[in-house]
Amino acid sequence: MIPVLYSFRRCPYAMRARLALDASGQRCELREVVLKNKPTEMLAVSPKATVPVLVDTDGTVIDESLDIMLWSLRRNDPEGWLTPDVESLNAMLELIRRCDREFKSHLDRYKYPQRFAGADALQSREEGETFLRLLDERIATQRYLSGSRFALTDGAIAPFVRQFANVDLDWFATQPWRGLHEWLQAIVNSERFQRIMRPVQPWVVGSPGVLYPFDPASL
Ligand SMILES: N[C@@H](CCC(=O)N[C@@H](CS)C(=O)NCC(=O)O)C(=O)O
Repeated sequence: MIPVLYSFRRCPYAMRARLALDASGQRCELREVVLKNKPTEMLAVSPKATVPVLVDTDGTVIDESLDIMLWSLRRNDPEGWLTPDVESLNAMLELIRRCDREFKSHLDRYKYPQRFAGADALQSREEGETFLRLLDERIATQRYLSGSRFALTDGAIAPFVRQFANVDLDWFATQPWRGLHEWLQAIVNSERFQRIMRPVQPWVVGSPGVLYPFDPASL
């Protein structure tokens, strides 16, 4: 038996979990979820009904994306995502918290202003820029967010920066964040990112999911 991962390809939280699982080589059965029709199996173990959800072989349920990253990397971390050369784990978690709390809220209001009463897309974009400038300043003096190597922060934050950039790519390209542009391009164009974004058919109850991480040769 292997752990089960309920995932949704385009969800940035699920992307960060898939990135960490790919880096750790932790095998699981991926079940692609349709958000409008979530499987009852998933809702039974995680009533809060968000993806990603990982169900370990002993039945332990991990339904926060960052916890899935930590779980897989604590089992196997061949690239040292948890031990970057500059930053401590606690400092990395603090930056990720800023992403998940402030930046994500600005991103949602920028991307979907109609979903939030009184939201102003351009004001939210401006508010989101504060976090992006902070990231750009970090990358100006080192290649990745927490040092010279790709680390937990890069995997956890890049899917959200990508989403922010994709709202208006032309505008994003004209912003003076050279380091950030290069960082994002390198990650999005990487073989690993291409691999974790491989399309998967929605899971059908009773059938086996897809073996994950995907085989690099199958791309
Ligand atoms: N804090 C959660 C948030 C996960 C989350 O909000 N995922 C979204 C998709 S990107 C979701 O499942 N939303 C429920 C829905 O759309 O029905 C985590 O880090 O895993």
